[in-house]
Amino acid sequence: MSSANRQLWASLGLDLEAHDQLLQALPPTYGEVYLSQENRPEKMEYFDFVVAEIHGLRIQELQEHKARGGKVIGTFCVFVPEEIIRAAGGICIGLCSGVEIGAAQAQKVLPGSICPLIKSFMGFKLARVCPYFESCDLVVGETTCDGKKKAFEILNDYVPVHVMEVPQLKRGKDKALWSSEVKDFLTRMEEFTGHKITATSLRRAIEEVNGKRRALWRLADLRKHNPTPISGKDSLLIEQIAMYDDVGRFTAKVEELCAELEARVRENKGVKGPDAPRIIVTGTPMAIPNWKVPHLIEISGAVIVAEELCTGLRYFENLIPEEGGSIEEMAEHVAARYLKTNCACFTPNPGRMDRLVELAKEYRADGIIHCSLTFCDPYLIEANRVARTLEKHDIPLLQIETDYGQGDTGQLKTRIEAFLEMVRSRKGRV
Ligand code: BJ8
Repeated sequence: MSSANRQLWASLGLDLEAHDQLLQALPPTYGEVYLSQENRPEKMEYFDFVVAEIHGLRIQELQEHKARGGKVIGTFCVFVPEEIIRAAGGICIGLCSGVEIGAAQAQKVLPGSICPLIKSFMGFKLARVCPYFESCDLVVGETTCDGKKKAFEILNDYVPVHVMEVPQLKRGKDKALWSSEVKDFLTRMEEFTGHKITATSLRRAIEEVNGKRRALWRLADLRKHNPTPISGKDSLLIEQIAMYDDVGRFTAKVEELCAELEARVRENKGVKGPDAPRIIVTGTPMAIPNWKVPHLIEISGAVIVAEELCTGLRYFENLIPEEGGSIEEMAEHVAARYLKTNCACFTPNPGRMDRLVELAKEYRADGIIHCSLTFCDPYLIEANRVARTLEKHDIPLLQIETDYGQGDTGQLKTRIEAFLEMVRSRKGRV
């Protein structure tokens, strides 16, 4: 990394020594997991570049935005409406929390038995190793799960936090509560950024973010082909980068990649052969650089064709109508779109069950792997409903519970291989 970058990080108050250790931990993982893949689309080059520059170029862009008086808003959940942040002239950054960093510091303020994602974001903040976190003027939290909702109280000691109340059911009164939360958030963003949101700025933001979601959808659609033209790991990486890259540039790069993938589909060129088991992954989000389970699945000979995850389909599958007239009307559309998200924090959560069955058909999946982080009650418990639904539809399921450590890699690989063996023999029977 250049000395200009080191100056940049120092100016953000990063602990440079701890940050060096973090960067040293990343590149070999990326090389091993990503760059060693065969048959990658050429247009993945841009996304490799983004990872290589993960704490460089984009951070520089954020600082330039701040120097012009703009605000950077951090989020941890796909419930936080990016459109409203953009309409107020802000930049929305999905903070990653996909690696165990600063665990010792995090454990000074949190119990040890807590979800690794929560421990990770607290560790990142307390250890001062994430230039994205240190660039944030405000973090937006939500009341999705108990762990996050209580951790945000503590995080507020270190960075200003605005919490949105996400309901736990989807009845009429819950929808009304969520709409009012979205409208309050709009007002808070106007106050915080000093920018009045207008019907024009909100409509433009809706169009831009819809554009990003459409591009991701085009990519997802291409993966329905057999052989599928891109690996699940590459697709996941793109879905992770979607959370923090510049919206216009990212959208254009995904569209370029899709054009290449369409040519591959015409030539029947796949990333794996047509007999590779087709797997859907579902469960808790997989934030950068958490690629452990997808890597194990794909080095075991399968190909992941879809992610029913918040770093996946849940992030981009619903659009917001672009023809809303007043701010009030558009805010209602924004609220309605976000409330369609099938997070396990809802009880019951039938939308997720229905979607999994539909996805298995649409993507001609041979099996589903449910992957949950340890101590994540909503997903670990909801795995029971998923298992019941998939059994009814005769869709093979493997359930995994894991964290960000590498200690269980061997055991997970054995279980995944056994599952894929079973799936292959079923394929042979059909
Ligand atoms: S909409 S999935 S991004 S809340 S893994 S912190 S649930 S204990 S991340 Fe999520 Fe929004 Fe839902 Fe999606 Fe809690 Fe579970 Fe940890 Fe989690």
